[in-house]
Amino acid sequence: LKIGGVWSPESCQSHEKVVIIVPYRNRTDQLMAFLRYMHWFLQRQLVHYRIVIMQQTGRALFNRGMLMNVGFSEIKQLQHVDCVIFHDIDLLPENDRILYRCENMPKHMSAAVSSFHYKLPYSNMFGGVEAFKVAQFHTINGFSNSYFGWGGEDDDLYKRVYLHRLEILRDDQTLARYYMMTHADQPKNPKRFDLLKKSTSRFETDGLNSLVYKCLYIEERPFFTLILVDLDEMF
Ligand code: NGS
Repeated sequence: LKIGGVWSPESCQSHEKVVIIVPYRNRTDQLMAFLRYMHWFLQRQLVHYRIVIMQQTGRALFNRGMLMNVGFSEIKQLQHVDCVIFHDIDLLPENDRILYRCENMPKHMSAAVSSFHYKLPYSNMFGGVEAFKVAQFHTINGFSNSYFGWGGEDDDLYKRVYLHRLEILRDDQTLARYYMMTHADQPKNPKRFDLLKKSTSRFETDGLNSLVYKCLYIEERPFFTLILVDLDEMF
């Protein structure tokens, strides 16, 4: 493993460079479990990858979507990226046939999660683990930056994908199985339903092209690249 949590196979050349972006705040135990599990998992698949931990500091509520957008923008300045996988820290793939690569459409990888009895809770669900080619993510202007607090940013992302006439791929639910580690509930975003109602009118001006944040540092640690950011509704 190279510094920054980067790895590539020696026996062959992977056809894409994958970056795994993981939003993070105050979950040290899960971070340790995630890293131990994922490095081993990805290396078995001979993926050329980097694991990026996007840590949010400051007083604002957690903003999963904006952390993903910041991670995407910052890493592209550091290296070439073909495929980006947005990954919740509490989800572990149970099956080696879940391939960490991108396809010709965005992919919802975590289609069958243990805490939902391995069933999709609703057909438009697009949370957990999502894979995008770089151009696909640019097309939809990334995630919305407006969702501070739990919920809704993934539903907003789903709408963006369909608005741009892309489709979401999923593997069969017998294959795409993920184990969810337990955690305390996060404070919910009371504005999420209102935001969702107007999401289609906002996508052009709210996303990758409207990011305002403070990047405190980027550090290549032995097992991951750490990006510490302060996100504030007031910036
Ligand atoms: C929906 C949320 C999504 C969330 C999903 C599953 O209700 O953001 O539940 O959540 N949408 C809204 O709140 C509008 S989970 O049980 O995995 O934490 O992803």
